[in-house]
Parts: sequence; structure tokens; C-alpha cells
Amino acid sequence: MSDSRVFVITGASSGIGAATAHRAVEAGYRVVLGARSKDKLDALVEALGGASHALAVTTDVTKWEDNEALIAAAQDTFGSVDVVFANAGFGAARGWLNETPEHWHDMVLTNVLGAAYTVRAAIPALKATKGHVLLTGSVAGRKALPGSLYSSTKWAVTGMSESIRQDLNGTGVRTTLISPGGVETPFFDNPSQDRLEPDDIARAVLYAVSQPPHVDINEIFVRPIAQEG
Ligand code: NJP
Repeated sequence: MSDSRVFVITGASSGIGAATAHRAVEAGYRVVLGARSKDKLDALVEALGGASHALAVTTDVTKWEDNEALIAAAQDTFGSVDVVFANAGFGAARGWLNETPEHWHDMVLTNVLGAAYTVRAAIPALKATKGHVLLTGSVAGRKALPGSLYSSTKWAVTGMSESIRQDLNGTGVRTTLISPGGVETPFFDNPSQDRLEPDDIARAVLYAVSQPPHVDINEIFVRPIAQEG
């Protein structure tokens, strides 16, 4: 794989996004890291080998102009955009009365509109490179979880991924939905040994992007071996 290929990741400051950045650099990509936490992104750039391998761009995916700036920074600094991983997102307490309306507001905007904005901003660049779109869905986007608006947002991402795939059909751009089960990340407040590691998902992402150009892995669904639901 050429080392000129460029991999943009949102939600890159921790968990699945950060683990994917490590695997992408290992595979020869240069990575562009988007999230709101500048300090974490700067530390990750250092851990990935510095400015020749990685670029940090402070990004709030709910803001359209931040998504435009993320893609522009990737093109200006590294020359192209080959992969975009719309991964930023977070959850909420289950139960229709158990979370604040403000938290719901921010979660829906981040998980749904944020992902749509990131892909929208990237499409012209991806068409030019016959690149690859990946979105982080969830097991919760394949089965309804009780009292979970989070689950509803991930059902939206499941549908969004297929909508994007059909919209880009024939352009050479590939689309992959990554649907994880439980992964041990800051997503959860309580630690558990029964979950996947972020690197387990990162390897799935790299599997999808490393296929020959005529192969489009449309969805990868990964659960830990002990997950019931
Ligand atoms: O969690 P975490 P994961 N704009 O908390 C960022 C899905 N998922 O890796 O902005 C830009 O380590 C946040 O950064 P910061 C999950 O729904 C997970 O597990 O600096 N970025 C951080 O980098 C999500 O879509 C599990 O606070 C924003 C990242 O998002 C994806 O996996 C299971 C942002 C979250 O990283 C990654 O989550 C599953 C914004 N407005 C799906 N808001 C699981 N862990 O079990 C947040 O099925 N971020």
C-alpha cells in the first residue's frame, strides 16, 4: 500500500477511532484525526510518529464548517482523502425518562447529523480518489434496545450507510458500516472484561479498506464472544 494514502477519522481522540489511527499508520496511511479534545489529539499525533504521519484537527462534527475544515486540512496537508471513517458518537442512559433532553439533543446531532455532515464534506474528495466511506453503527442499530434513543440513532446510521452506498454506486467509492457489539472504551462508565478491545474493531476497519478495488465490504458486525443481545 502506498504511503501517500490519507485516512480521515472522526472520534479519533480515544477508543475505536484512536485504535484505528494506530492500525492505519501501521498499514502505511497518513491519518487526519478529528475530535473536540485538542490535547488528546496532539498526544495521539506524537504517539503515531509526529507530523509526517498524522495531523490533528479540532473538530465538532455537529458543525458543518468543522467538517469542511477537516477535509480541507487533509487535502492541504497530505494532498488527498482516500478513506473517511465517520466514527464520532456517544450513548445515553436507557429509559425514556432517564436522560436529560439536552443530552438527547447533543447525541442525536452527533450520531446522526454529525456522521451525515462528515460524509457530505468528504464526498467530492472521495470521488476524486475512488475512496472509501466507513461509518460506525452498532449492534444497537440492528436490534432495538429497550428505552434507547441511542439505539434509534444507530438505526439511522445503518440506513444512512446503505443510502450513501446507493448514492455513490458507480463512482468507485466504497461504503462500509462497522457494527460493533460491546467495546471497552470511555463510551462506558463501568469497566468489563467481557467486551472487545478497540483494536478488535480497528482490525475490522483495516480488513474492509484493504480489499481489492472491486470488493465492497458493506457491513462488518463484530460481537464479543460472550455478548447475549
Ligand atoms: O467511544 P469513545 P468509542 N465531534 O468515547 C468523539 C460507537 N460504538 O470509541 O470530541 C467530534 O472512546 C470523542 O472525542 P471528543 C459509538 O457510538 C461503541 O466506543 O474529544 N467528535 C471520542 O473521540 C461511537 O460512534 C460501542 O470528546 C466527537 C469519540 O467520539 C463509536 O463507536 C459499541 C463528538 C468517542 O470515543 C466510537 O465510540 C457500539 C463531536 N461532537 C458502537 N462527540 C462500544 N464502545 O461498546 C464525541 O456498538 N466525539
